Amino acid sequence: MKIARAEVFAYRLRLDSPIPLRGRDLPERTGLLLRLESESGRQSWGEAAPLPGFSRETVAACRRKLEEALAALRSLEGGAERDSIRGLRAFRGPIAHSASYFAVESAWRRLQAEDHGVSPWHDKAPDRAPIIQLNALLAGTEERILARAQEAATQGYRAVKLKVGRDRMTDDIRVVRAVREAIGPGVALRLDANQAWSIEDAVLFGKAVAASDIAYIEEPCQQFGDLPAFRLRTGIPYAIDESIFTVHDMLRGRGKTPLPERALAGIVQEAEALVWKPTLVHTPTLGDLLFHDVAQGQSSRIVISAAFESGVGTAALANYAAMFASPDTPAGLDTYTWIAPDILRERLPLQGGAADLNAINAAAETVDTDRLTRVWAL
Ligand code: OSB
Ligand code: MG
Repeated sequence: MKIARAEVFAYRLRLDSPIPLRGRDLPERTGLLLRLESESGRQSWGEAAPLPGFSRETVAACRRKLEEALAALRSLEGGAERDSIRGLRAFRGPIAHSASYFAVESAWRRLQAEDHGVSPWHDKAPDRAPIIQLNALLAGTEERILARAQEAATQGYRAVKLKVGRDRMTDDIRVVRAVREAIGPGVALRLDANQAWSIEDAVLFGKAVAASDIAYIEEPCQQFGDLPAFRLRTGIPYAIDESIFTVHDMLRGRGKTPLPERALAGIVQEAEALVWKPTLVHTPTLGDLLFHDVAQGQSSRIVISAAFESGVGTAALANYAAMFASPDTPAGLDTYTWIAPDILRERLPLQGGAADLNAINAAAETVDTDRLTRVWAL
């Protein structure tokens, strides 16, 4: 497929309510959008929005990477195919260009699918129904958390997620128990400690909430190597999120890893879930490495999750969920709730426990270029 035109836009959204992040809140969200146009006149969008405090790259670095990659893509004689995307020199090497790689890959996938008249997830999951399950992210005051938990259960969400490890542990324990009360027994309860605890504190917490039927807790321990002990001592399954950087280095056989490779592999094997945020961690080979899991019949372990992208990036992630995750595994796309106003004229339909991918993709095309600043074109 020949790329006829490529453009990069910047956005800056002043949010109605600030994004709740570790320690400090983000009152605005900035990022880049790219637009590709094929020779047949079809167009598609992608998003590169590194998240401050989580990403290993800046918006300025993303912009340089996008320009380099798009110039290379446009000049490809035979057109841009899957292998040429993956082989782009701009994305060789470190994991630090994840946001821009995600932008290029998702926009290219979308354009390719349009050109072939198939769904963007067609090559990975051709028979999949165009529906994804959603997770509800609980945040704010205790009162707000409990009200939202109850509402989510009523709306049919099959999973909710609560951040822990920020305040006093006794408060965390009380809120976890109250959330389980509020949602009843039928809804999965996910927790996320963002590596807050020593193994001893993690075990203390885990034992206190073990009766609340925790689906999994993301990153309970400061030390990656402590995860199996946590599971053993509390009976609570763990999920890998931040440590996916370590896992990536291990799978690529690169970089310094804190443990022998066999120990690392065992910890990954024992994880209940792999939380994958392509905006934060993505490389030309990571999708395949994770997809290997799918091929092994373990796709239920992959949880696609968002990092407060605009409607363009969030919609792309919904398609990644269709490609890489099991239809029964709720995707973590609720960060979109905080992206208001958005750069779309029609908000993505992500309310309720499940969403229609075709409706999401239709809304994602309503980009309002008046809300963007064009910074580059070729
Ligand atoms: O730690 O999971 C995290 C968003 C941005 C940065 C880090 C995280 C998150 C989320 C995404 O919690 C929402 C989700 O996973 O449901
Ligand atoms: Mg997490």
